[in-house]
Amino acid sequence: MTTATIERIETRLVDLPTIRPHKLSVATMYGQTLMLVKVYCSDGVVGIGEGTTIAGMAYGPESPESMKLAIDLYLGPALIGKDATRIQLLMERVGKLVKVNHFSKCALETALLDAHGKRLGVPVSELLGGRRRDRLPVAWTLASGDTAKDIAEAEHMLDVRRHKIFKLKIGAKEIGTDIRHVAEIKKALGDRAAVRVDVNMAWSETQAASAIAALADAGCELVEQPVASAAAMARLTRRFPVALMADEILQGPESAFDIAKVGGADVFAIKIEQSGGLFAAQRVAAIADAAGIELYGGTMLEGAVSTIASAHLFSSFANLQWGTELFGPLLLTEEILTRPLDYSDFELTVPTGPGLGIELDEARVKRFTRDGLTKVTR
Ligand code: MUC
Ligand code: MG
Repeated sequence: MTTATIERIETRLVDLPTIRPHKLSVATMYGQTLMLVKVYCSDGVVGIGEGTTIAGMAYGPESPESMKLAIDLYLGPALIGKDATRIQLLMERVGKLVKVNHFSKCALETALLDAHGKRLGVPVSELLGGRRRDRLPVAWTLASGDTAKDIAEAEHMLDVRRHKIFKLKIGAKEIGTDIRHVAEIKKALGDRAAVRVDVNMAWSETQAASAIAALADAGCELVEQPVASAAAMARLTRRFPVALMADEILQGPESAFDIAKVGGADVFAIKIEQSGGLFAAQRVAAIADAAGIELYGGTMLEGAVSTIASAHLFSSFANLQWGTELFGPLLLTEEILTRPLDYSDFELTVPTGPGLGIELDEARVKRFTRDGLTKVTR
């Protein structure tokens, strides 16, 4: 067995603009911050990982800045000098030293998997049990805040054969306005595209009950996280034929088990960061499969590194009934890889090279790297 120890861990914050404002019920994003981590090993191999969240701390308990600090001060030092090839043991070790911090742990685990894949000459998907598919369907989120602009954006995506599944961000406006927005978009696109919505927990149960019925009438096929409570999700799931998907309430294997027990969702949006890493996300998928819950490959609007880490994992899932939304890099104005990812014919190609199978364009990354912790406005 190859041996290598962890010599150095480096983190940085990379601020990248988005191609347009991205409006969610919790915040409007004008840019995305990637927390990139590099793990340097004694055999000369360097692994890369990424931690990304949405709108600072508006979406979840971690921010890019908190991830950097957690790795610099706690998770990283605990790994120095340790055997880099024992990834599950390393993650167990940091799990005992640091509570929760799922996103930070996922970034580190990604870097360790990338390094080990490079070391062994195999893609990360093979370290996760082996891929079942080389291409993944990718949905696009329409979230400009304007119905006509969203329709034009969707038409463009159909024309260039990039996306034919659209997720609409709703919940910030009055319910009637949101329903009209969804109905107009579905009417314009017809059978050429699937329309889904993500409410990001904005509704109460009674609001959700009337809205979901209207959304189903408008031709919406899936409603993501309409309310915050798993119990309310369970009651709503039984009332409507339209599929309900859990996102924010899914915070790793324990929560997956709790939601499955109460029948709190038809579909799980699995996210590697929210789950606490790729191995934890694998356990979430196993719970879903055992409970008859369908799967969707979710995103935290991640950059290329975490998007491809997710792609390797999702490519290995036995079931992926609802496809993925791994479009994060396409929402950013800047390319940070030496070779851009292949999005074509409505799908993303999972790279076949060793590790994650991608390479950072170091000059581009450096150009957008933040100096210290405080964000600078360009
Ligand atoms: C979420 O809530 O699912 C995923 C796509 C998108 O536009 O926002 C994210 C987060
Ligand atoms: Mg969501």
